[in-house]
Amino acid sequence: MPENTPTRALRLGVAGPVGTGKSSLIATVCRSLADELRLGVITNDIYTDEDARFLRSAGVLEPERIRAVETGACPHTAIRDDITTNLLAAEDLERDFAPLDVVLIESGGDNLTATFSPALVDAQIFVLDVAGGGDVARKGGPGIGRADLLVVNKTDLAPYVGVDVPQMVADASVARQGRAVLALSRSDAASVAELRAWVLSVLESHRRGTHVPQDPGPMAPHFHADEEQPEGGFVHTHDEKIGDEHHASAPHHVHSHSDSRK
Ligand SMILES: Nc1nc2c(ncn2[C@@H]2O[C@H](COP(=O)(O)OP(=O)(O)OP(=O)(O)O)[C@@H](O)[C@H]2O)c(=O)[nH]1
Ligand SMILES: [Mg+2]
Repeated sequence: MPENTPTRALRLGVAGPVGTGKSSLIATVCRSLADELRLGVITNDIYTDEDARFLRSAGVLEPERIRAVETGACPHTAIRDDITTNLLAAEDLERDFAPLDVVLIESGGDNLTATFSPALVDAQIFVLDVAGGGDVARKGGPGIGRADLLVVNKTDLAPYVGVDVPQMVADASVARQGRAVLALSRSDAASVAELRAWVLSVLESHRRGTHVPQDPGPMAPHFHADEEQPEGGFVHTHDEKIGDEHHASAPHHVHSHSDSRK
């Protein structure tokens, strides 16, 4: 199947901070759509295939349809700058199970900065959860501001963490200038139905050839803890221009992905 035709699978990225529920959201999407769509999943983890194993054990798809990419030190690189491993994994899945309708790609959980390259995914979901605090949606960043869908997850926990979900959704909608925001809990069937409908509507525009992949923009400079480094970690950027500025002020080693540390 040639690339870039509307007939290849829709590639849907799922990014967001550690533990906000990315794997669970993918499991929920699979559970609600596996009967009518042909699905595949790719997970990105720094050193393990834990997310893939979690999803296989959830029993929502045949285990062979769930593949893990181990990203090494910077999970962002594999979804943003050097996407080759993920692209190959997506193409392998699409070939092995042709035809597939949707390939879901989970980013490694990190902080608020990770975004997918539009060369890897056609659309992306950014996942926050209420446990991260009601303020986080206002903090912005490329994923919160410009992902195709922002999910405010685990709304069932809101009473326990003192978060006002409608307010958090309203704040997010302002930060996103009206782009889609969904309050989700895997235990709230109505919200799961909305997520399912969103995926189906993106798939429909993808098939019609009217869906245009958006780039939320590069991630901000960010810090990686790294016990093997004498400084204990390094700040880096995925944008050369920001990187140059950052060299002057960063307290830790700054590198770009073209330097010798890679
Ligand atoms: N209460 C509640 N818990 C949830 C929900 N969705 C996920 N969780 C829990 O949140 C925790 C993290 O979920 P994961 O799906 O592993 O999160 P993740 O973003 O994939 O995590 P990493 O891949 O490690 O970054 C798990 O204990 C889930 O059971 C939800 O809707 N409600
Ligand atoms: Mg996960």
